[in-house]
Amino acid sequence: MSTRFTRALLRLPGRNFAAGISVSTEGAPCYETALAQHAGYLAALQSIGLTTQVLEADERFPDGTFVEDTAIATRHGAIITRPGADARLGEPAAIAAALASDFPALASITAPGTVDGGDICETDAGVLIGISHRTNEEGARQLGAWLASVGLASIVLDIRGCAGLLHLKSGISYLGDGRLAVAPGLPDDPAFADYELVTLAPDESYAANCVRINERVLVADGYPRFADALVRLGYDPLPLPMSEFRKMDGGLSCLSIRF
Ligand code: CIR
Repeated sequence: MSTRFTRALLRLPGRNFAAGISVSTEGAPCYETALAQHAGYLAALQSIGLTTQVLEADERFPDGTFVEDTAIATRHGAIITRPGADARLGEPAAIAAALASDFPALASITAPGTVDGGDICETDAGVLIGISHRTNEEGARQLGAWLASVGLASIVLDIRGCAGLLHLKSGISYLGDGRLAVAPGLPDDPAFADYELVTLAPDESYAANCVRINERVLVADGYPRFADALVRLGYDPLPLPMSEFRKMDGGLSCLSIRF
C-alpha cells in the first residue's frame, strides 16, 4: 500500500530559510517558529511509529528543508530528482547520500529533465505526475520510464495553467482507499476519474496538501472543515501548525521523504 511507511528523512530549516523561493504575500517566516514547527512535525512522525533521520541544515540551500522535492521514494524503489529551480539543483546530493543505504539502486533524473518531488503523487493504483513550472516534459518522461521499469504505472497531468499551484501535491493528496483530497479549481482531469474526490472549500485549499501515514493523516492546523470531513470519512487527522512553511510556499508533504 502506498500509505504505509516505516521511515522518514527530513532536513532542518537553516537560519537563512527566509531567503528561499516564495511568491507568498504572507510575509517573511520566523526562523525560530519554523524550527519549532519542524520539531512538531518530526514528533508527529515519531508518534506514528516512523524511524526518522534528520539532516543538518545547509545554508547554501535555503529551501533545503523541503526535502520531498529532491527524491521520490516509492514502494518499488527510489529515484533522485533534478529540481526545476536552479537555486535548488545542489540539494539532491546530500539526500542521495542519506538514502543510499536504504536504496542501493538509486536512479536519477538527468538534464535536461527536471522533476520536483512535489509534483509526484503515488496512489495504490500508480503514480500521478504533474507537469508544472518545475517538472518539465523530459523529466516526466524519464520518471515515467523509470516507474515502468520498477512496475509502477504512471499518468501525466499538465498543471501549468493552474494559477497558484506550485506543485501537483500543492493541490492534491492521496488519502488511501481510492480517495484524493483535491483543492477546488483543479481541472476535471481524466487522471482523477478512478478516484473518489474529497474537494476542499476555496478558503481551505492550502490543506489539500496533507499526508496519509499508516492510520493517521497529517493535516495543516486551522482548516476545520477539511479536518471534520476527514473524521466523517473515518480518518484520524493529526493537525500540525505550518504557518512558517506556508510563507515559503511549502506544505506538509514537502518536509519529509517517507518510505
Ligand atoms: C520552492 O519554491 O521550491 C520552495 N520555497 C517551496 C517548495 C515546496 N515543496 C513542495 O511543495 N513539495
